[in-house]
Amino acid sequence: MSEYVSKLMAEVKAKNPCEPEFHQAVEEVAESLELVFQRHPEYRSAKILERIIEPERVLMFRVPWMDDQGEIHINRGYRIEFNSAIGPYKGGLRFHPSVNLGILKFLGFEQIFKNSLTTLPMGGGKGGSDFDPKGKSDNEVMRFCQSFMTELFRHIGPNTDVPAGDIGVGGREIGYLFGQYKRLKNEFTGVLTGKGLNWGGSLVRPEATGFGAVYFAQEMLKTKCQDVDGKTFAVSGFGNVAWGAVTKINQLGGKVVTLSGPDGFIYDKDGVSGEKIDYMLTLRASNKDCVEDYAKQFKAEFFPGKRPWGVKCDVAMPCATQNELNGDDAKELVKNGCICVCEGANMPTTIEGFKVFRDNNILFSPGKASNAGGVATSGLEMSQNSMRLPWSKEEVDHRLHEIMKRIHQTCLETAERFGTPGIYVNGANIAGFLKVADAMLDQGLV
Ligand code: NDP
Ligand code: 2IT
Repeated sequence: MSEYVSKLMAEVKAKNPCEPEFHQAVEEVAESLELVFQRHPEYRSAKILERIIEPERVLMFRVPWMDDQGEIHINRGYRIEFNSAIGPYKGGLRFHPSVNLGILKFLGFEQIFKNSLTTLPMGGGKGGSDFDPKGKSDNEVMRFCQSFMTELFRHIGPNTDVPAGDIGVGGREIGYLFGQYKRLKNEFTGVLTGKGLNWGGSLVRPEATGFGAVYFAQEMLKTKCQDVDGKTFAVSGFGNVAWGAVTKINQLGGKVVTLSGPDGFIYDKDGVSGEKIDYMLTLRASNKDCVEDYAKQFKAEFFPGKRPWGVKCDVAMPCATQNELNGDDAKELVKNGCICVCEGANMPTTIEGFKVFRDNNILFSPGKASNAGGVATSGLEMSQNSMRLPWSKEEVDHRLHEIMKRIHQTCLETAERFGTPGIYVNGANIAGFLKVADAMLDQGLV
């Protein structure tokens, strides 16, 4: 680590204690940006990175709600309005018991660079709550969402901050949140994305993150004259992103042999295809948070408490959560002949894991590039809302595909331009940064 990065990290850790995921995300970006600062000291002297690290605004609020038995619960709600240099704050809401300020700051920080890469005018934000949807009834989820929005509504708006889904927040939750926003504001606007198709949503948004990640993997494979067709994929997670990825891999002729949940992973030697893909939606909707039921339903093998990275595969797609693939997992994948790792989740690979892939010349894409299709399609939903005109499935999917190809090309070219050919992490961090940095310079001391 250079003197500049270690000094910066010491300051970040002192100022933001007990936020290890945020420190990790900042360190990865700072390491890449060294390459920029050597050539362009003006960014360093203007302290652009130091400014980006400090969120423009952090909201933290009480969310009281009542369960079906009449008992009162108090959760904590958050929205981090991180950076608005290139557009309104944009990013998902996560409902999971592990949510805290540090996790949402890491996600919001990543979102700034991701949104910049999409080519669309969106700033970075993230929010959520430590609410645990597991085992809750629809009515309990609705009451929670209504209470959450009763505070959040005053801080967001279609030109200010546009939240969407993330872990634990899908179409159902967006519906309840949107309904409450509309009651409070008496306005029908595109204030949230991931809406239902009958009330302002976009076709392909549910599939977009997974589809986009597979389009990105396809572009990476092309650089080695390879294709998705005929390849074996290890996928983790079983939620929205994993479902979209598995669907597209099947469409392109690949075979998915694993899925995972907090309870372990399943190995399906015949491949997750056809009705088994639909079953993933049942699992997600069951609020049980486990994949073992898949193994029982389709006679697949179940490995309790284990992650899927010891399985033989050509391509690995971590699609569950942060830090689910460490240095040892990475070595295991390399040993078993994996040639490409495409992140569907946000920061699923640890810094050690990334270094193993880099040192073994494995194609490796960071989530902020390869999972950007979700937020990019949210951007397309915003465009349709502004025009008050819906696009066809083909139109949205075509735009998504073109955006993913462009992000891939930008990462590749930028990595090359800054002297590290093939290192997508550097390409994504640098290209994402430059657009935001230049906008901040143009806008004065902001
Ligand atoms: P879902 O809630 O649909 O699914 C999340 C998946 O991750 C589930 O399989 C979930 O299992 C698992 N999971 C969550 N937390 C943990 C944990 N602590 N340990 C093990 N497994 C866990 O979320 P998404 O599919 O939307 O999100 C998955 C990832 O993709 C996240 O990193 C998210 O930030 C990222 N992402 C999502 C986008 C979107 O548009 N939805 C866009 C870009 C990135 P369980 O529910 O049982 O915990
Ligand atoms: O991490 C992400 O990019 C998301 N959860 C999607 C955000 C969005 O605004 O669609």
